[in-house]
Amino acid sequence: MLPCLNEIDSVAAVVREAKAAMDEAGVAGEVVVVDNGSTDGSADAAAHAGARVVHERRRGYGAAYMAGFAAAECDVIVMADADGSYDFAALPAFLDRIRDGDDLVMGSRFKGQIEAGAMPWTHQHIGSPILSGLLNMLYRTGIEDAHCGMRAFRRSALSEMRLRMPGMEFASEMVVNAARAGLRIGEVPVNYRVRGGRSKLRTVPDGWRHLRFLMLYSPTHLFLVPGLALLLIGLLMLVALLPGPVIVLGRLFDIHVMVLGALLTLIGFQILAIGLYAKTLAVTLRLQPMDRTLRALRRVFSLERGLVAGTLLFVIGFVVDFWIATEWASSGFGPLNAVRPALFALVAMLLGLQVVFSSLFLFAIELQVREPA
Ligand SMILES: Nc1nc2c(ncn2[C@@H]2O[C@H](COP(=O)(O)OP(=O)(O)OP(=O)(O)O)[C@@H](O)[C@H]2O)c(=O)[nH]1
Ligand SMILES: [Mg+2]
Repeated sequence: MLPCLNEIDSVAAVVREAKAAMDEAGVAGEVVVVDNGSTDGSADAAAHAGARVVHERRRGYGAAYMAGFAAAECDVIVMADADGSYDFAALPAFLDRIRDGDDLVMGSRFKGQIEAGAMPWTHQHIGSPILSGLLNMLYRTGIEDAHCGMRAFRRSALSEMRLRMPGMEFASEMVVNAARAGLRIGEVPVNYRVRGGRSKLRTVPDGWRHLRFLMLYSPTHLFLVPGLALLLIGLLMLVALLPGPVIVLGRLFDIHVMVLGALLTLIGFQILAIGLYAKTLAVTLRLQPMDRTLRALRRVFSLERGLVAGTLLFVIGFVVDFWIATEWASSGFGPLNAVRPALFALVAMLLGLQVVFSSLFLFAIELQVREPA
């Protein structure tokens, strides 16, 4: 299957190359070209060369493929660009891995040969390694070339991959979702050649779309980890400085550091809470499988416990403030020096309210969004 946006210089030749490769491999099938509103006659050229042409008006690499997948009829789908950059000599290797039981087989241009000039230096040595590295750090797929456009998969794996991204980030989504669904993923070398025609890849916007996708798709790394870290550091500063100044390594830490601690505590909790909302929503909508973090949390956390804990925190802060006020009154409203406990009380009350309302919101998400059994 070949997505195509204005590839008149190459599309017909690619269709013929794909057909020849299928004949040589002894497999029956068809070449499908998904035309994305080309204005250069690509669709006609593809049809003339023997392809079935599917039309998709919504622009984008992902949108094109999703339309093509919906129209596909074969059990195995092989993906490649319509620009002539992928060498179909790799086709038998893809099919072998599928026959061996892989659900998704990724091409790896780094394991194959990259023709001089086929990949801009910045993509090959900066963009691609950074994005693939991040993808593997966050989602542990073990795939070397996560943006390779030549891939093969079983059509039966489509429902598990739950693909929905319209742009170039579709390439990342497919790998991440396949890994999340526990599909068997293989990798084979593929040679990468200089493309015909003009590139449709826009380095910065498309690189950003991948990056954005990778970050937004993992609330754990985007919110939970940094939120929890800030919260713990803030709490440590706040509690350590409550009794009075502290000297660490010869430096005096005092009230200003405590203010910073209060700030970090509140910011940390906010970020943590947003992460929990995002994760709960994703799991409740079954966009993400239930993971260890959430399962452990559910064991210790319930709406009632959240309400009780939050109220308790609020009351503690309130009592401290009340105590400060009575001390002040009993001194005849004289000079007051209670900044430390006042700061502590402020954070306790704010946190308490946040815990109460976050708990309510979390359970409201679950209640209102849950799909009927
Ligand atoms: N970017 C983009 N590509 C599309 C679209 N619709 C179809 N395509 C096709 O998707 C394939 C991938 O785009 P390319 O421009 O080859 O991107 P790339 O392979 O990452 O980069 P180069 O081959 O180096 O240009 C090509 O066959 C395009 O013709 C679209 O709306 N946007
Ligand atoms: Mg290409």
